[in-house]
Amino acid sequence: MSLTETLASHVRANSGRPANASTPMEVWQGLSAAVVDRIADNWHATEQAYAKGRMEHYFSAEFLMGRALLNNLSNLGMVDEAREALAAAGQDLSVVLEQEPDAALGNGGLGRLAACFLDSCATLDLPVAGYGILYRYGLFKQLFEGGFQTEHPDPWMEEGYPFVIRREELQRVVRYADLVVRAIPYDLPVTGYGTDNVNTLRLWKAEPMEEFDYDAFNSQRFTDAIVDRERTMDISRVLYPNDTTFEGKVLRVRQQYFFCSASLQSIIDTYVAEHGNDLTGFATYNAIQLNDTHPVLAIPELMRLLMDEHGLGWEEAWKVVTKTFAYTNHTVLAEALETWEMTIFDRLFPRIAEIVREIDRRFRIDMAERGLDQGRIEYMAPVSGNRVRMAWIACYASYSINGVAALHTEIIKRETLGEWHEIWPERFNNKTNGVTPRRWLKQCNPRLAALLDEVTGSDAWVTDLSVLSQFTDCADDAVLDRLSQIKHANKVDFAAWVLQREGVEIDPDAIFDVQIKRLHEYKRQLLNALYVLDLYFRIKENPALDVPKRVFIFGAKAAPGYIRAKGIIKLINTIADLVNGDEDVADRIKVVFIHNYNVSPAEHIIPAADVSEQISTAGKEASGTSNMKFMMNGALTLGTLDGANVEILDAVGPDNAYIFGATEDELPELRQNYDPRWHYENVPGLRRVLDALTDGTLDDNGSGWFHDLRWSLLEAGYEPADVYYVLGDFAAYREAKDRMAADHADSRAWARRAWVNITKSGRFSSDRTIGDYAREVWRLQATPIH
Ligand code: 26W
Repeated sequence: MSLTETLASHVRANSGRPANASTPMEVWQGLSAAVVDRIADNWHATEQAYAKGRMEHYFSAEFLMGRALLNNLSNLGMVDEAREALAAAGQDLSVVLEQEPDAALGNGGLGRLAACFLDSCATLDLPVAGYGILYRYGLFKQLFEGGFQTEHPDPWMEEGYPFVIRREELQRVVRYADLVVRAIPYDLPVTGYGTDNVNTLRLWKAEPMEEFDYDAFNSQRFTDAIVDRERTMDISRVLYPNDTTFEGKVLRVRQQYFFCSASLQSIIDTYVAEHGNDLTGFATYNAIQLNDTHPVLAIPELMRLLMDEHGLGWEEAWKVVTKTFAYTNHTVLAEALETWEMTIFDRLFPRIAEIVREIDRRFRIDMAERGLDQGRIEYMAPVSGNRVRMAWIACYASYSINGVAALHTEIIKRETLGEWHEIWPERFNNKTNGVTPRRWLKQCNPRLAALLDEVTGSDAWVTDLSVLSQFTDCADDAVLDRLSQIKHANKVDFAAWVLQREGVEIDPDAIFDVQIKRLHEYKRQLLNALYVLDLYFRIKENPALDVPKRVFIFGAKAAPGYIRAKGIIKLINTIADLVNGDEDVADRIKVVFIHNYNVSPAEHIIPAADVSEQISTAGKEASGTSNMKFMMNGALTLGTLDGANVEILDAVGPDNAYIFGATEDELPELRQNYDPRWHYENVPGLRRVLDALTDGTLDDNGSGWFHDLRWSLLEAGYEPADVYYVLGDFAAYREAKDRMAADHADSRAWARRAWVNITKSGRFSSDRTIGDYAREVWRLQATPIH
């Protein structure tokens, strides 16, 4: 059946009206249902095929999927067909696509990485499934009120979401000491580009065992019945909005156990159906990747299931477990390390607590036999000081431990997980992150995609981005001019989007300088803000100053409890008011803070960017992934030697990136004698900028937050001031950024550097990353269904 026919009937079924009389939202629902209709048979066939062989299961508390419809249409080669089918019903595809809410079931880098990985696994026909939680509320929606961030609920699927299928019949029971709940799987189809395989993302929702506790109800304990019901629904109600800071809330550990237990039960059932009741061969057919420590409870839970439900002894079970799990570390920040009070485990799941204690007991014996001294054993023990350390359990039980960029892997081997590396060096490996070129190039930047098709003579780059490197040197002036025109056209589109969304007018001829990522001190949005303020003062002081036109674009959410991060948001918004409202500078610099930054806004912003800000304190950003998306879209990196920036620099060469600042190996010594006050007093312009925070130039509406920011850089008190070396790197940053802006004037030379970035981005495709995981960690074969 043609899409025109199925579309019409799906829309009618959904709206009770013909398509031409339906709202764009109803049409989105209908078209999405038509897509599911189209893939249903292949989805089922894929599931059947994978169940027979070895599979990898990607456990993650976060999947930052963004929108699904365009992604699926594009993967299935249905975009033109859909546009025509809609046109026949008097509907516009781009309007319909904009109806879709983002599935923001993640905070930032770690969640979006999981989503890119799923796309690559499906595209490569790899038998991989994702497992997580169907949060009713995704990451909060961000608004600005008087320049302050406010948080609002994001009930993203309340109006219905055709891409998720409730599998009533596959529900499992998850038991806590004080609560027994049903886990209902909701499956999302994950299409790949140009393949019939359809993989699965399984998200679990918590529901009460009975719709209602009638005993409690009948015995007049009506409120008890309601309370238990709500406690159950709480489990999958909301995504914790913390990125990198650990929050020791009991509900969070309940969530973690919930999806780990349900997922393992489902994997075991499939194993039993195919291979029988003897679970000793489990690891031959299954590998589980732990996306950071959030799913580490799967380790003791698999022990429990193997021993208590499937009759294995401890040794047998431990053998299976240690051949099953692989662990990825995503951060070296100490505040991100998850540790739970043992008493929480005792209260929520005593059997798991018992197993964790036994892992700890055997670990201590094991280490003593290896000759480790008591101090070191205590430091590495799974349980110590009455706390369970999730990263240590992961390291002890996993056959593979990896970092997410070369530098990051070296740091975890040397420091974060150094003790583990000394004992088990062979477990450690690097898997530099990647991003999917489907969403982050083909779909979000169709103009550039068309140019790449033309220059390379095919669309092979879409599934093998490395082919682009053959074309680095063959860009003649005509191609470079086309590239400049494409960037300009993208900037015109983006300017219209910004005007409509933020009410700020920006000039597409200006340099678009972009920093988009979660707000964190280590990412140093504050350094960027200080530069803007300094530039503003420089122009005020010398109106004749010859500076290229610039737009500084920010997008960032702060964790609701992270007051200093919220102070930085308020500061940037206040600088924006000052700069944008001052006629002396308004024709040369503008500042825009895109509110509610998310996957979909990123798809508008990145293709329009000239400059990619990647300015974290060296050693702190594990990898970064927006750096890769910018590169693919022809923005040049302005960055420190941190995370994957190191490898980007290596790929493009020093002439095609702007690198500045203290390096990771220099910082320990620099910090020894670091005096931020010296920089305040001696770096020209710094005093003026920092004083502006508190002398009345900038108004924080009495919150005291700007005073706190200045204080954190200069005094800090209980800890050394300016731990992220903002003032130490300021002069080098200003020099690099000024030079970069001046270089932009030579548009041919700039376009050539952009072209080098695009064509050298192959190794940052998540297809490369996933190929490496599949070969080196998962030992998986591609399993195409046709
Ligand atoms: C317990 C709270 C919490 C929540 C999330 C702790 C830690 C996290 C994540 C590990 C934070 C995160 O998203 N890390 C980012 O992971 C990306 C994908 O590997 C990297 O590119 C980023 O550099 C890293 O910050």
